[in-house]
Amino acid sequence: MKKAAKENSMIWNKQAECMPAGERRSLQLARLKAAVKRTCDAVPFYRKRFGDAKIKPDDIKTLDDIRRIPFITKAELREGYPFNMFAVPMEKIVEVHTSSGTTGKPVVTGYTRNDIDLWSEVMARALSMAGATEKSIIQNCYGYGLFTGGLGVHYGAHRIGSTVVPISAGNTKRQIDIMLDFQTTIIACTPSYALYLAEVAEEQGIDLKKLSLKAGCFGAEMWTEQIRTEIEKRFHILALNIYGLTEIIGPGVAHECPEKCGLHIFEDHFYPEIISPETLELLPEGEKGELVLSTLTREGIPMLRFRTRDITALHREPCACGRTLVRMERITGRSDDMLKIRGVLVFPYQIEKALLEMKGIEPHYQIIVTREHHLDEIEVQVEMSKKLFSDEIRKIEELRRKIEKKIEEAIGLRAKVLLVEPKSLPRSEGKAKRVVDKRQL
Ligand code: DLL
Repeated sequence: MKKAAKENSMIWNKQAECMPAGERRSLQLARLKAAVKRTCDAVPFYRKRFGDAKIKPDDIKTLDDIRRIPFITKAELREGYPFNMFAVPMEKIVEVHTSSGTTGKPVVTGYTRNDIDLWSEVMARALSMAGATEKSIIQNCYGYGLFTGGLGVHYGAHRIGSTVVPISAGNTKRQIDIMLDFQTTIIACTPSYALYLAEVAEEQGIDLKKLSLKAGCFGAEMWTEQIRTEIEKRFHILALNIYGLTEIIGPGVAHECPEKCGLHIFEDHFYPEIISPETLELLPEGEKGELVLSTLTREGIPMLRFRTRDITALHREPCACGRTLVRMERITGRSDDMLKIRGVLVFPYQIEKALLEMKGIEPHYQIIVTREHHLDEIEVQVEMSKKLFSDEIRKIEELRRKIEKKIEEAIGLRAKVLLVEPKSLPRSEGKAKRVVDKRQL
């Protein structure tokens, strides 16, 4: 890995990111009180919510009092489609985006000028962690449009003064040409697309070591340490994790610093809690559960206790980078994406982790769940490496059985493993579709 990426990494806003914890809590409380008041005054939904829960904005006297506020879910936000959850008149909204990949109406998020300013700030902090400076050339392969990925990275790059290449998603061959010709130093895309890019570049005979790439900000979907190692090895870069969601702001809620020990949440703007998805009780630091986020400064569509459904844990010990911002573990599942197979809860993440510990296969797989004669079946299709594909059938069969065993150890259920030809599974330019659930539940 090129050392420069880590060395370049600087703290964009030292005052905010390295603030003593106590001072930050005072800031959060002042901002929370103002946010609650503003939101209840402006949004009938919240006013009614507070009324039903028999609380008033003035009852929020400490940060712990946030627990008295009822949660809000994506389904409830959808009911407000398109603009009912906005807290300012439309003439103050300068941009809208929508959530991706769901059936039914999407969630619409609206930004005031100050919200765009906030988004630029948190994204500048994020990109700086990956070493972005005025000198960087950032190839932004996240989709531009209603998806927040493209414009989020764009605004952050502008704030820093880097050169942004707004290439958006798709046209993989051109992405590689541009990367070579423009001497791109930072790439931003989903981790699955990064692997696909590497594959196409290798096919074209391009030596990835010759690229000027130093780092990448990968997110918008779940990925594992093994995928990180794979991306870092193929591109010879520092691969960092970026997290965010439309309902809160888009990308820029949290980002990893080069220490790679969790994603720093920009908690002076986004207040995190971890709850048990079953009991909805707050969980202690370090315990895994569902992330709940509240916006402290957003104007267009403030969010109080939004249930993200993302599973993670928070850690507060100091980070070697000097930031005092809380760190969240990489997301390892979603409380609504958990597959219940023959009564057993399975996270796709567990299967990915088991798979990628094996040699002879590529990091491209799909999990297919079916129900035949009232019995759930899991089939995991995994691509073989080119080398294995040309091997004897006996060797292939041996590996197939090994993988089945490994998955069984990981999830406690038998899954059928099918080793498929290299490059035969669908590739994605955005979020990869890893699970196909064919059961009609
Ligand atoms: O995916 C925003 C984004 C764009 C994040 C670009 C990072 C980079 P949505 O389309 O609303 O927004 O999807 C949000 O994606 O609740 C998570 O389930 C998942 N997700 C986002 N980042 C990560 C990540 C954008 N780093 C949903 N790891 C979230 C795992 C992620 N899952």
